[in-house]
Parts: sequence; C-alpha cells; structure tokens
Amino acid sequence: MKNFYQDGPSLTNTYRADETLQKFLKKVLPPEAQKEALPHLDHLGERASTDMLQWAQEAESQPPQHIPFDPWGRRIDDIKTSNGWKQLEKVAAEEGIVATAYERKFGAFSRVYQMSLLYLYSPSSAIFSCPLAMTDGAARALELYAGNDLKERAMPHLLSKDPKHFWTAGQWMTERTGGSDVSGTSTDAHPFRESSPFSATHSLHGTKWFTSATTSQMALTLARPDGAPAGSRGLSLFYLELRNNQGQLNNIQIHRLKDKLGTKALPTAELSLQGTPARIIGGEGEGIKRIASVLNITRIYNSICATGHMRRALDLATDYSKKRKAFGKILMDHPLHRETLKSLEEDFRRAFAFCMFVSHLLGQEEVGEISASQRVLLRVLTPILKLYTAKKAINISSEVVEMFGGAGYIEDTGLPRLLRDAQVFSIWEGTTNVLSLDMLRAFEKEQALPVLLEYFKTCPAMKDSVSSFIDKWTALQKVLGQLAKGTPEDWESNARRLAFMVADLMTENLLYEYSL
Ligand code: MFK
Repeated sequence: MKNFYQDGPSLTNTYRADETLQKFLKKVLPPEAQKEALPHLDHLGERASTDMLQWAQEAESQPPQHIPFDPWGRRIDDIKTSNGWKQLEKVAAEEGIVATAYERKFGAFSRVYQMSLLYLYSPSSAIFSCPLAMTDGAARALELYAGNDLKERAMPHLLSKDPKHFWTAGQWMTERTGGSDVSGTSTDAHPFRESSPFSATHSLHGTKWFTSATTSQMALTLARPDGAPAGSRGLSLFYLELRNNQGQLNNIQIHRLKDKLGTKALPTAELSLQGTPARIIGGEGEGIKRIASVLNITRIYNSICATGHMRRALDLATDYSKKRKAFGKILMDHPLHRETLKSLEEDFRRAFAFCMFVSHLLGQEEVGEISASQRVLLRVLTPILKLYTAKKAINISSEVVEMFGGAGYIEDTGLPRLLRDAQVFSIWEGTTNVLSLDMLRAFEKEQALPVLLEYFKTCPAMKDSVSSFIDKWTALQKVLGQLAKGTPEDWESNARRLAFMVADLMTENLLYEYSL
C-alpha cells in the first residue's frame, strides 16, 4: 500500500453508458425517429464525456465577471464569460438542443427526442441548460401569442443551429418583492412612441432581481402598464432586446452579478430597466397567463436537467465503486453499498420515466394530437414532475457525495458542486410548496383530480393489479377520502403530501409500463 494513490471517477460516452435511456427510446420511439435520434444521441453522449466536459470545467473555474465601466469611466456593463461558456452555447446551437423540438420531424415524439438531447447535454453544460430553458419557453410563447413580424424577427434566431445566428432568451419575472408572489411587480410600462426595430409599444422602468442569463439577446418580462390595477391581474407580458444595433444595452443598467450557492458559471444579474423599449405580447393584464406557457416549459426543462444531474452523480458513484477498495474488496462488492446504489438507481429511473411521459404529452400538445383529458394531465403533472425530480436530485446528489467519503467534501474533486448545483432545482421556477399549490390550482380550475384518478384507474399497473401500485393507490384514496369533507385550508396544508403521492403512483405505473 506504499505510494498508494486512488484513481478518481471517470466518464465514458454518456449515451452508451445509459441503459435506461437506450431501453426507453428503443421501446417507445417509432423506428424512423430512432434512425435519426439514436446516432445523434450517441454523438452527443460522446461530446458530453469529452469536449463539453472540458469546457464545463473551464466555465466553472472562470466564472463570469461584471465590468461596469470602461477604463475611461464610461458605463459599459459588460459581462465577461469564459471561452468554455461560449463553446457550450455553440454546442447547444449546433446540436439543436432547442431547435429539434420545433422542427417537429417526428410528431409528438419530437419532444421526447429533444428532451433526450437536453438530458445528455445538461450535466456537461455548466447549466447552460438554464438559458436554453428560457429560450425554449420564449420560443413557445412567441409561437403562441406574438404577431407575425415579431415571430419572423426572433424565432429564426432562437431556433437557429448556426452558432453565429443563435440567440438565447431570458425570462425576467423576479423582483425584490418576490419570485413566487409576483403580484408586487413594480416595473412600469409607459407608452412608447418612437420607432424601434421590433415596433416597441412601451418603455419599461423597474428593477429585476434575478435575471439569468444576462448575456441573452432578448428577454420576456412582466410589467404593469400605466393605469393597470395592482396585483397580478394588472401585469402584462413584454418582449425586449437587450442591446441595440451598436451593441449597447437598451437603457439597461446591470447592478451586479449574483453570488450564488451554486451554478457559478451562469451569469445571473440584478439590473434595472431605465426606459427600455419593449413590445407587449398578448393583451393588457394577460401577463401571468402568457408567461405561464414559458413557466410550464422551463419547469419541464428543470425536471429533465435534474434527472440528467442524477444520472451524472450516479455514473460517477458507480465508476468509483468499481475502483475503490475498502475492507478488502471494491465498494461494489459490499452488499450495503450495492443496495444503497440500487435504491438510488430506482429513484433515478422513476424520475426518468416521469420526465419522458410528460415530455411526450408536451409533444402531443404542440402538434395538436392531444385529447382534452391529456391536456389536463399535462397541466397538472408539470408542477408535480418538477417538484418531485428536484427533491430526488438533491437527495441523490447528497448520497453520492457521501459515497465518496472525505473526497466528496473536497472542492477540487468537483464533487461538492453536484450538491450545490442540485439545490437550485427546487428553487428555480417555483419552490416545492408553490408548485404543490399550483397542483391545487389545476385541481380547481381544470378539474384535474377526476382526470388524474381516471388515468390511474385505466393504467397498466392498475389493470394488472401490480401490488406496489395498488398499495399506493389505496393510500391515496384514503387521504382523498379524509380531505373530501376538508376545508380549503386542509387541502392546502396537505398539498405537498398529495403531490408526492401522485408522483409515487405515476412513477410506479411508468416503471411497470415502460419495463424500466
Ligand atoms: C439555473 C438558474 C439558477 C439561477 C438562480 C435562480 C434563483 C431563483 C430565481 C427565481 O426567482 S426563479 C422564479 C421562480 N418563480 C416562479 O416560478 C413563479 C412562482 N409563482 C407561481 O407559479 C404563481 O403560481 C404564479 C405567479 C404563476 C401565479 O400567481 P397568481 O398571481 O396568484 O396567479 P393566479 O391568479 O392564480 O393565476 C392567473 C392565471 O394564470 C389563472 O388563469 P385565469 O386568469 O384563467 O383564472 C391561472 O390559472 C393561470 N396560471 C397560473 N399558473 C399557471 C396558469 N396557467 C397555466 N399554467 C400555469 N402554471
């Protein structure tokens, strides 16, 4: 044992190493989609374990910097990012991480294909997946609600596979008054009568407290037009471009970059809009409803990224378990260690199956092949998926860091980052409680509970009386029975518990249905 040095964990092609992904796609994707998607995913899995990985490490070790002034005192508010970060943006464009969804080559399965790309891209992207989430959300909101001229201006950029033309989008919702309760939004929108390249209708004044990534070319944001009522019903959705044709910020001042717990490579800024030209999207007062379509996409992204993160953590732990010897044998040969990994692997497969089910529903909606009840399922399952996968990612990351013992606690192994970055999943785009309440909103507004129950009654695990499913179903029935005569407060205080019960049932069935 003299001169012993432990080898660290390493990665190989992350598509080839991923039995769950391959098994699922071979079972579910139609043959013509498999013909294109599988080689593409293989190629991306290779990049995720080679060039992307190096760029991600570079981006993490050279976090973005805010340069407020030039050497002569002019305000410039430059945000300097590393070469690694720029290369990861280039990969996103080249590999069509957003564009693939909108090409819609394989109907409803286009989203399954695209989310599989994102799932491989994200854990090697230093969270470049965050600006991509907002880019995709913005593309969908523009597709649904913007005028043709605005669509023609922005969409070709958001969906470009040419890195020179590719744009990312921000989604600026959070202000000092809140990220969850946006009713206190104090950004004002005044009529704008000058000419602008995108026919701005308003100029915006206000402070945005969290804007990721502030290097984007455009953003969607909420503001209150003159005379609009207080509260969230007075908010409208606006499109803005950050810079003018000369590359100067459009009356935007960046105050500082946020010093975050994790996601250190991602430039998240605090900024103020000081007469920024913006164009209203949708009608006045429709802001929350319109931004909800962005949120529903970014919440699915969050879930896919959380699940990709789980896979990455488990890949590292599994590789290490085959290398590290303790008490006379490799870790993998210790029954308790193996059992712990096995149970985390099952949690991962549950999250994966749930993500892919919801991605397929999203694809069905986008190509108009969705029934009324499936649309309600998509609406109610999106917040549940997001809250469930975020918590699983945090738990798996914590367990994996622990599996490495002391090495897991040492910065230059890169392992502590797993835990820090996982924590963002439960905060970004809605906390667990806010999403549990969103589930109740869908119960109330869309009558989603009977739709869910009907879905469970007809799913394969119910038809085949799978005992683990039946046990969970019985437990849910019991809680619903207790709540039947409950007050709104009873429903609210049980919302989180109910959300996890629904997620457990969903995943119990999907593991069975997809044979994962
Ligand atoms: C990786 C990045 C790391 C960077 C660091 C990030 C740190 C975190 C930074 C952040 O702050 S992230 C921002 C997190 N914030 C959110 O995700 C928002 C959370 N809040 C909510 O989700 C609220 O529920 C919401 C603001 C959407 C609504 O609150 P309200 O004002 O009480 O809405 P209301 O009146 O219930 O709903 C208005 C309309 O929108 C209703 O329709 P009707 O007008 O027809 O009645 C709702 O049904 C509809 N709606 C709301 N949510 C919807 C929805 N429709 C569809 N889907 C939804 N999800």
